Amino acid sequence: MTPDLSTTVAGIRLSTCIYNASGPRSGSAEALHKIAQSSAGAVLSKSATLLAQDGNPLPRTWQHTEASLNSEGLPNKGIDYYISDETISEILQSDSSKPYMVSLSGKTTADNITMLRKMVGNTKIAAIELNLACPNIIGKPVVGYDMEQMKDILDQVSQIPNLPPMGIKLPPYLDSVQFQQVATLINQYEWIQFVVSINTLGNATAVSVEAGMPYISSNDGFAGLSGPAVKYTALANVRKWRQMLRPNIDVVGVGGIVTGRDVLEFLLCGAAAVQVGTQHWSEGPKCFDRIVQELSDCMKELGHESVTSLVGTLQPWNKAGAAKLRALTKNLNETPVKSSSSSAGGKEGFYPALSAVLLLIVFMLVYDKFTTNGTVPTSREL
Ligand code: RRO
Repeated sequence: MTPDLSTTVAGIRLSTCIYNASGPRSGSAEALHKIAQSSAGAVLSKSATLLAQDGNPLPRTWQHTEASLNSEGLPNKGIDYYISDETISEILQSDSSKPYMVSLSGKTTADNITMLRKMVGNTKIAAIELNLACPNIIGKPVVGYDMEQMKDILDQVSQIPNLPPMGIKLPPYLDSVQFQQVATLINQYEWIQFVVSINTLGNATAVSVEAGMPYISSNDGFAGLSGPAVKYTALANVRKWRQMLRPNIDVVGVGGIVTGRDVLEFLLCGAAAVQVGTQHWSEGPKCFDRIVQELSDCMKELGHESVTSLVGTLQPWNKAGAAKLRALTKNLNETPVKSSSSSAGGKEGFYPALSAVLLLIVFMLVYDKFTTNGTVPTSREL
């Protein structure tokens, strides 16, 4: 049976539990339309500011196999663009059933409130993701690390009625005191229906030894870290939020997802859905089709019927699980012998080739002996 990959976030149905993270390839209707056409379960815009802006100077991104850095500085077309009927029709075209979500990252709390007021009663916007975690605004702290500023904005949002379903995007946290403070705060606000965790890990840098400088020019080379390097931090944050937040707050996991198997890890830790950012950036929107297929295959192989039945089912470490792991490791250790002998052109192909070479050598030796001592006379004999 084909596993059911659908889920809900804030009561909104997503046909698959995988969609794009705000940021990469999400700044224009054209790019967002490509996501809408893929197997992604929803479409999420680039974080918008009140007015359009170009972002930080180039080069502002750097990519490696295991990690990526960005110091984009919120390049975007401004809130009016992302919420206009024209843009939304261009994004969704004939498939208006796919949820379209808008991300906001105002430069000030007042800007965020102004942007939110523009969306009151807008039924074409399935949900709003309020980004409290952009690490790249030069001279500004990450809101999610400043409890007073965070409380202030959450209080002010509470005053706005009739908003589409709302969630907040959080930075990565590393310490249990921080988790406790943030969970206590978030749990007080009824309007928070989901949290998205994690944004990039701020103030990372990558340097070139040849050039003796950082790869990124803006913000003195300091930038947000993403990609596989942050996956384990993201998994832990998702797991903590699932343990600490009200059960009716959905957790959306993001950070380092490359494969369907990665998605499964996030589901087990408590994510109701996941977003893909860095991989979408490097692979393009076809990554959603691939990851959806891989998730389906992996679930089938493990006998899981639906995404919703998997969410948060990670078990504490136990002896039965450890025995299963030992058996798997044993099988894996035995597999290379099997797989190398069965792999195409492996030992099976090697032995006939060796025999042929040996035969050729024997033939040449015999031929040589035959021609020098046999029918062909040597000069000495003549
Ligand atoms: O645009 C950015 O520099 C940016 C944003 Br808004 C964000 O939330 N996270 C990030 O890594 N980069």
